[in-house]
Amino acid sequence: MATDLTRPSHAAPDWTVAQDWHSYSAEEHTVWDRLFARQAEMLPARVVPAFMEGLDMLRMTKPGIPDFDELNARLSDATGWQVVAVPGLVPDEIFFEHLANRRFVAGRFIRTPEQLDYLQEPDIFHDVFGHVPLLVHPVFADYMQAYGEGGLRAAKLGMIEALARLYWYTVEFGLIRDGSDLKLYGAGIVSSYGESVFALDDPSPNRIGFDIERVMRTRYRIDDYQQNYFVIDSFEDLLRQTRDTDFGPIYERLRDRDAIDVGDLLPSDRILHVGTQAYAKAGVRA
Ligand code: HBI
Ligand code: FE
Repeated sequence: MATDLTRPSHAAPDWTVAQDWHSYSAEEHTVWDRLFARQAEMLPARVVPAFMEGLDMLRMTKPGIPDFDELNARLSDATGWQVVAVPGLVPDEIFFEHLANRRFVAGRFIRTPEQLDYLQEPDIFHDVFGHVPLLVHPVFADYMQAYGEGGLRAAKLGMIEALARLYWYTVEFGLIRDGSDLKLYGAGIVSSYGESVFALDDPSPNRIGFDIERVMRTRYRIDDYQQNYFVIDSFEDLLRQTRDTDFGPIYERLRDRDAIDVGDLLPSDRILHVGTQAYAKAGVRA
């Protein structure tokens, strides 16, 4: 969660800044093109089809860092969403307020060539390539707004950590069924070459059917590939489990129950794949 942050003087009260697209250097555009080419080559067989449709619809195949004005002309026509530039991580309530108003906040900076494979804070490639294409999908667009509204309510109830976990295991690192296959949709995965392979192919992580209460109890790690991936049946089902749910009783139960450690499995889990590291943890040979 993002809490103790200081608003930079050049940012507006809602933490937005100008993207100032003309100030990007040729080197910065080249970093975007290298990251884009690597993902565009390997994702079509792995990512939910709606993601590729969004990339295409937003003309993101155009070389260079996208200009938010051009992006927003198409995005707002599609689902009323727009991308706004921010300096980097913003406080939780600012984040939720933007999402609740169909504004996706994107860091305007891009990683350096040395950081190609990993950086701690979301940059414009993570935010725009990872998160924005699915905002073209009407149901996912509704989910993201419902998430923002839920976050504002949760903030008043001291339940931001539960919402952060829901965001982490869906919007950032979610998997989705596509017929008998599993496909990627989480932005943290699709913007990472290594994790786009790991999340589907590697035997070590658990892959568990999505259950909102289980997810809200589950800890996550921010510094490595995930040890748990949660699988939704569809964006419609994800929206139904969030927008149409009274969270009061869930929050009451969450207050009384311990968090679930990363990598732990529960007897109640709908298990699609038991990760090899789970065996190691339970002392059972794979
Ligand atoms: N700020 N720019 C930005 N991007 C995020 O993804 C983000 C954030 N602030 C808070 C946050 N995510 C998470 O703590 C949410 O779960 C609240
Ligand atoms: Fe993100």
